[in-house]
Amino acid sequence: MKMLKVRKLFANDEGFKAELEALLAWETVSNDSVNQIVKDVLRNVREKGDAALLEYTEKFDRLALSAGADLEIPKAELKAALERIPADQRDGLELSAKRVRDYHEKQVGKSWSYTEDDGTLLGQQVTALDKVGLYVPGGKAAYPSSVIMNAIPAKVAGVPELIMVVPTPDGDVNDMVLAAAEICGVDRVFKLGGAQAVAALAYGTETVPPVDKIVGPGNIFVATAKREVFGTVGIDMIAGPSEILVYCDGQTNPDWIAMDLFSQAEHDEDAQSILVTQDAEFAEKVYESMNRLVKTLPREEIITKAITDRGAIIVVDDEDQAVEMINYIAPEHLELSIEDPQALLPKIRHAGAIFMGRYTAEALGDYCAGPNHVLPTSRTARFSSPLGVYDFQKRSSLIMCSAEGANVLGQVAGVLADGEGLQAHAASARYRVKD
Ligand code: HSO
Ligand code: ZN
Repeated sequence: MKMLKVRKLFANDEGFKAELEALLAWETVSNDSVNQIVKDVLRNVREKGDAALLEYTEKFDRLALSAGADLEIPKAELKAALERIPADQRDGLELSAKRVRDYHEKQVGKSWSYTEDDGTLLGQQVTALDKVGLYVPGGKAAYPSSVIMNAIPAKVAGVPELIMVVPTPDGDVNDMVLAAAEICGVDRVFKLGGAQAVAALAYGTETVPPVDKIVGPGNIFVATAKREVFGTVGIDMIAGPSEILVYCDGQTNPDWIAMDLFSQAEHDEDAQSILVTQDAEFAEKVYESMNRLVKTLPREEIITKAITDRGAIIVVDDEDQAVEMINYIAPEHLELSIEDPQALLPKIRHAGAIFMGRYTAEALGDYCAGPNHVLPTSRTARFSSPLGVYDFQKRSSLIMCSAEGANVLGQVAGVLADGEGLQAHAASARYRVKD
């Protein structure tokens, strides 16, 4: 019988560090020919607007449209899609949207200010972005759940105009994606994909309005285009393949753990699934479960490749060593499948999302628990956070000096400006100083 290949590592082995580095190594692909194609697409859309969009949509999506206006999917079609999908799907999307909305409402940043004794007011005003573009992949990777996870925080932040682009190869539109857009209050949807969609959102065309920030996942062309237009517009992040690290004390059903590892492996051949445990016998049981269960899954091939190339079972001595491993790997998703996860929580410093206890399958977070499923990957959880309302808000500083305040601050600013040799600064500040 053919067995699934999984790296088994022992944290105390000599050479473990090097093996761990090799396991985590991930090159963000930067490909010269892709860069060139994307640059051409961006330039063409910038120069020719809708005409370029129609040309690319015909070429890449085999969809011939006669005018820019045909790129837009009318609002009525979103509503129709919502009415057409099976009731359980509609209920699922609606419940997910509600829970994600409730959770994200807690993140809304509020303006604040305070007044000093001399009457000077200082503060911060929080405002939403005006227009946001949401890229939604088409075909196999069309995830309605990602529409919810990107659109809801933007709407909760108060973004007045949310514009979605989605490729429709051969004219095929995914009903669940359109239904999710309707539920989330997406304002306009265009049948556009690839670098040309990113270009349209960044620069605007006769039909597509230019936005201030582009969010959402995409293939290498989309990621490269997002990187290229950054600066003209904001972008969310360039996400790497999905990852999960399950830490288990050996007391959870091994089938559950095996399937949790597979749930991320099935996303992508480059996905990474790691089990950390101090129980070597349990590690063997999970391995047995993996071998049995992989055959039952339609995505067996993708899972097998991901597990073989980038998966691992790491046996540690104790909980402290497990924690060290977790914080070093800084996984996108961390499952703490142990008796008392809350006791361990203060020691966990780097992870995109932390799923606590034996009942919290990571998949629940992907769809409907409430927190966002757009998370930092490839160890970036060391310095970044899940997508949230704060990504769709910005802050302006507020300063309002009283005459008395200007008197004091004018003198200080004058001295510092002299020190920097900036005489207009010094004079401007000192005009407000009382003689
Ligand atoms: N786990 C993925 C999100 C997703 N899962 C969408 C299912 N659908 C990235 O965190
Ligand atoms: Zn997932």
